[in-house]
Formats: sequence, C-alpha cells, structure tokens
Amino acid sequence: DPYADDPIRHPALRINSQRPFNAEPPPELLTEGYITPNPIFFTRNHLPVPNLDPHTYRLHVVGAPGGQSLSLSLDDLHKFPKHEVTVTLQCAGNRRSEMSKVKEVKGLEWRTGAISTARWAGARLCDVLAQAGHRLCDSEAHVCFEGLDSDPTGTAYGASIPLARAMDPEAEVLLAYEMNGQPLPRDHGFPVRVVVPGVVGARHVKWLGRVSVESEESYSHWQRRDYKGFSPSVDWDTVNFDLAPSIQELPIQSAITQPQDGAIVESGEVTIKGYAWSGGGRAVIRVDVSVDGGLTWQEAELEGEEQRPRKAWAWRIWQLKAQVPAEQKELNIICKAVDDSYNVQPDTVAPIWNLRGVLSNAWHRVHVQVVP
Ligand code: MTE
Ligand code: MO
Repeated sequence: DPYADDPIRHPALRINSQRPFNAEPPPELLTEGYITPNPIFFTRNHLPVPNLDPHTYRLHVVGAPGGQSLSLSLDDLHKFPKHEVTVTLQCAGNRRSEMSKVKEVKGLEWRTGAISTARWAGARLCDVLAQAGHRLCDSEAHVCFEGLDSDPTGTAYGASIPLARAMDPEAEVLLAYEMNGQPLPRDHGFPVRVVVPGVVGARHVKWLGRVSVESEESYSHWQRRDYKGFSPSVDWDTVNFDLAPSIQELPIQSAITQPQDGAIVESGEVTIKGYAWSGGGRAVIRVDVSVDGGLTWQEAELEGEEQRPRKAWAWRIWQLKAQVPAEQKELNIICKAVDDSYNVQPDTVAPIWNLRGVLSNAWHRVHVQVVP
C-alpha cells in the first residue's frame, strides 16, 4: 500500500477521499478564526505523501544559460531573506458539489471548505531565481515546478506559473518552509512548497524538488489536461484541453458557513457568517446578504486583516446580524461578494457548469427553518 506511510490526520476533517487523502474542515471551524489552524487546513493530495528527510533534502534549481544551477539544502534556503505573507489557498474544485447537482461532473465532491488561510514564510522565488542567473528577459516564459510525490510509473506532480509573476517581487511568490510559525506539516508539503498568492491551489506545488524556467508551460497532466474551464456545452467527447488556458488567478468567491443548510434557528437576532476572497490580489470591497431569497439585500461587516490594494492575497471573514421576526417560518439566505474590479459572482450554477466542476462561484444559498 503506497499510502501506508501517510501522516495521521485531525478527526474533525471531512474526508472526500482517503487514498489519496482529500479532506476539508467543517464550515463552523473554517471561519472560527481568520487564520486556519494547520491541523484542519484543507488537504488536496493527488498521490501518496512522500516522507522526506530534511537533512538530505535538496531543491534543484536549473540555472539560466550562462548562470549556474543550484542544489539548495534547507539551510541554504534559510539564508535567503525570510519573507512572510498571509495567503488564502483555494482549490479550483471548491464548491464542486453544487455543480454536480446541476449535472454530473468528474471530480471530488468538495463543499465550501476547499479553501483555507495561513501565514506562510520562506524565501522569495525571485531571489532564488536571481541567484541561478535568471532575469525577466522573456516575458512569455514559464517557471515549472516538480513535486517529489510520484505515481507507480514515477510521474511526479507538476505545474507552472508565468515567469513574469515569479520574477515580480510585488507578487510575493514564496518557496515556503513555514506555515503559521511551524515547519510545514507533511500533508502541506514538508519541507518546502511553492506559495503563489492570488493563484489557484494547483500551482502551489508541495514537496518541491525541482524548479526550471522553460519557454512552454509545464507538460504535467495537471497543467495541460486538468484545471481548465469550458462551456456548459462541452462534454468528454468534444473537450479540447489545448484550446483553453490553464487556470491561474481565480474569480471572486464567497460562501455562507453559518448557519448551515437545513439548520433550525431561533427568531430574533440571527448571526450569518462566511468568507469572501478574490484571485489576483483583488480586494473584496463588499459582501451583500439576503435573507429573503434575493428580494432585499443588506451589507455584511468585513472582518479580518485589512487588504492591501492589488495585494489582497487573503480572504475576509464577514458577518451580518439579521433581525428575524417571530412569525417568520423560514429564511432563504444568499451571499454574493464584489471585488475591487467590480467583478461579481453569477447568480446561478447552470450557466457556469463545466464537465470538470471547476470555478464554482455562484451565489451561495442556504435554507433554514425559523422557530419562535
Ligand atoms: N503539490 C503536489 N506535489 N502534489 C499535489 O497533489 N495538489 C495541488 C497543490 N499542490 C498537489 C500539490 C492542489 S490541486 C491543491 S488545491 C493544493 O496543493 C492544496 O494544498 P493543501 O493540501 O496544502 O491545501
Ligand atoms: Mo486543487
């Protein structure tokens, strides 16, 4: 069993698949704090978790022509200036279970929890690339990452991001060795992973073994044959992965974590809570909440760290205290967020349905019963 050596996990996680391990925190724990504690941070593994020795670990960085290749130990990485940043990581498949209610999709049935936030620390990728002699001379180039996890044929997990993002110090792309002040847990990439603020989880390669600059995107399955969006009309007979761009920045997203669908709440003051986040460093400027199925709207209060313009890498937790009269029988709660480019979420799922169930960001809806 290639999974026999996987780490022990927190019992509160909701498991979507055991081998490989995929799990999300329950909604009430997800937004309990602004930072997600390491043991309940959502986990998305495609393969068995490698068991790497931090003393013999080396990160191979392929040098630029005329530059030199690097073989960096963990100590070597610690010698680069340490950079810290709070980043929300979201899987492209977050909220897929709502899409599969419209029509069958291929993929894990994530609810609203394939998203979490941590304070990451490590070396800046631009500093490491510069030491290997790389400059931003070819703005069409890509930085390819390879993990040290692999399938029985020896194929490793891989992904890539544009070189322009990797070399931009303002983009704050990290080779992270710390998560919330601790060494990375095994499930989250020990000893080193990539953190790409504002970009889909799939590019945050864990158990990082190799970094190279290429003229093309990574040839990995997960870069070329997965994590792309399509029209609702495209099915598995007609899909052409070569024609769609790989998902990088993610669209505006929000969800309700409290109360949960099907709950019973008491009339009077009802607390409604959730998260909101947008990709590409776009800040959340507003979350609108309705308790009457979208007839009327109220603005939620945004909590958590202030967001920096163009560098809003982390989510906002939001809250609304709604007054619910005793004669009310039910609430149809909806939330929708707006980012600072005035991007909004689509109101329903069907028009954004796609065969792989990615980019599921329609208005989130929760139905609850009210008791006096
Ligand atoms: N890196 C490696 N090496 N192997 C993987 O399976 N999964 C990716 C990404 N990096 C993956 C990986 C995907 S799809 C996501 S959403 C994130 O890791 C999840 O990171 P987490 O498990 O720390 O939440
Ligand atoms: Mo993912």
